[in-house]
Amino acid sequence: MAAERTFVLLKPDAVQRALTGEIVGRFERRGLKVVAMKMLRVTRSLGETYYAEHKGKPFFEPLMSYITSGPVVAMVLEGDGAVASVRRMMGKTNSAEAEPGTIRGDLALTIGRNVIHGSDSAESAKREISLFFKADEIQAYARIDEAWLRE
Ligand code: DAT
Ligand code: MG
Repeated sequence: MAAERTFVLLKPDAVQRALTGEIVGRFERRGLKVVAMKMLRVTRSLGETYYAEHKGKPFFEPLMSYITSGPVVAMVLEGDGAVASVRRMMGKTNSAEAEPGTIRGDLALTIGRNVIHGSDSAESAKREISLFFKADEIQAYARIDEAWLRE
């Protein structure tokens, strides 16, 4: 399996509830490499582009006010099968149904405050990474434990 990149956003509730370290730590311990990370405020315009697929749905306006309500932490994670592994670590979209052991299953209760976003495919990852990061904001480096993360 080739190293793959995925995009992760820690939503305003994750930052406000001081869960940033807890969540980033889970990814780091899993073996995923943080190759870009920044704190920013999602504007209405960025929010609409980012969640364009949900425009017109009943939850779109609540989603816009949630995602723009405070600072978020955006990151790019790299590793073998990163997209699927991060999705499984996040758990189901509706936190109420997310399995214990997953980020949403351990740290959130509802669909409207589900603390995290992660890309659902390699194509979405590419699109989302380019929305939040310039190419020169993504770092290429080797982690010293890389030899122990793959056969
Ligand atoms: P995910 O974040 O698991 O990729 P998604 O892309 O379908 O889920 O939806 C994006 C966000 O929109 C999701 O994290 C929470 C919100 N959302 C999705 N479906 C919803 C619904 N039926 N009611 C309320 N909010 C919803
Ligand atoms: Mg999604």
